[in-house]
Amino acid sequence: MEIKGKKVLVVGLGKSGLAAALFLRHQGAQVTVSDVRSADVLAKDIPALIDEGIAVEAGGHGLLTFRRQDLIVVSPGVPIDTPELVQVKKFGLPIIGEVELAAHYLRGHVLAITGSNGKTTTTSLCGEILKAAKLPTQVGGNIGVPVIALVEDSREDGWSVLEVSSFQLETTYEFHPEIAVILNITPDHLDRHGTFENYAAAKERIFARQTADDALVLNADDEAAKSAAARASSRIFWFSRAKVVRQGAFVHNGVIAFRASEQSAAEPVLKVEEIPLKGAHNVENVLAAVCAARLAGVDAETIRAAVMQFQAVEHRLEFVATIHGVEYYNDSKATNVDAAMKAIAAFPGGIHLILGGKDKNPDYRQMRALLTERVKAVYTIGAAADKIFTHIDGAVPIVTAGTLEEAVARAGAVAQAGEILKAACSSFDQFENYEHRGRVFKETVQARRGEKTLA
Ligand code: UMA
Repeated sequence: MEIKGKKVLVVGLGKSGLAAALFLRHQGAQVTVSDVRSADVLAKDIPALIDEGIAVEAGGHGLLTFRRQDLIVVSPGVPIDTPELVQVKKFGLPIIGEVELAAHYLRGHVLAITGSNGKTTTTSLCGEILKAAKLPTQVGGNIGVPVIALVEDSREDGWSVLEVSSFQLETTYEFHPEIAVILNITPDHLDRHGTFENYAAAKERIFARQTADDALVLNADDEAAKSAAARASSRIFWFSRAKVVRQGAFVHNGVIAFRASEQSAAEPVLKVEEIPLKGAHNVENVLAAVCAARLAGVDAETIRAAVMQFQAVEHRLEFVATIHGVEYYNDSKATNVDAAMKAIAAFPGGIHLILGGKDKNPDYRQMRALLTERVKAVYTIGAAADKIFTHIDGAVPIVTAGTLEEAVARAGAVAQAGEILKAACSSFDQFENYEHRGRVFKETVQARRGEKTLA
């Protein structure tokens, strides 16, 4: 991709936009950044950009700014139906995402992982396994490090292990991982993608450029992920908790095994009971990682040792503390209904559940049976509280808590021996992001140490 001397606009000045703008500038492009946030809010980043010779448009997107470019690079959080983008697209201006930009420059092998849930855990785990095998490995993408920031240190004999979201995949064209994984596809981000079909189609772009030389790892137990096989040109490998698969990873007699092809014998990798993570969903994540790592050439014993040492990623069913016999778990990364249900199902019962945040238009009614079965009370917070109440009323006692701190106080005061989980929504209404919400939760919990319970 020839960038030198080209006029390039980067839309959005978050982590991705900042990294993309600096990269483009260093490639010799004339770079402008446009962001809806005001110059005051962006104050910490603007001076460094100006120093680099990058122009900044703050406080809104100007159509003229967009029209003057040769190329537009969008941040993942910028919807492609943003009016200015729709307008310039009509004039044939190329619009790509930050991941697509990186794909043109990244050296070496790419293992990319998408899915509605489990992406971060599986990506981290794959990264740890490849590092344990002494392969030069970088981990990035939706996990928090923009892919463009990995370009500089990437090497021909190394691996980039990438978590990729539907937001990022929507604007990829040449992105071509040699191993792609789709963990599951369940409704999420419907406020952005409009329909489940659009959302699934964005996820399927992960294998759009793959050929028969590449591998696609799919969940045989997930209908939407399974159906993707029909549209792929890649070699398909399956993973399943429920059945033995022709080629891929599966559970048999409590042991995770891998079969390289229909003709090969299955090789045992590790026992399910050796997985140090809670919940059936984490068995699926491990199966996917085992399959991807074997395809990357890592031997079974190295995989087993790396899985056994793996710690839960922060904010994913992360154990926080036991206070007065009550166990507190931070699951702030459960930002959709499916993730929240998997987290609830990881515990036998006695759960006090904090639920709420920004409403991404999900159907909370699907939680009713599970709530009745395992949850003692739900404490609602944030903008989605009223809708959650309407959808789950009658299934479980509901306490309208309003804020996270109030929810922790109310739940902590009555909980006896159970767990507290939280979140089935996006966190952007009361917090900067899920990490911020998770940290506030943990601090609030730690502050309860030493307090007497009211019960
Ligand atoms: N902005 C505009 N115009 C718009 C919309 C946004 O100017 O129309 C601006 C905002 O004012 C802000 C900037 O864009 O200044 C934010 O850009 P961004 O939302 O793309 O955020 P980044 O900091 O670049 O983070 C992104 C991912 N964020 C999103 O997809 C929303 C991060 O994933 C990712 O870790 C990071 O790139 C590095 O790759 C976060 C996420 O929430 C964790 N992902 C979603 C999820 O996991 O559910 C998909």
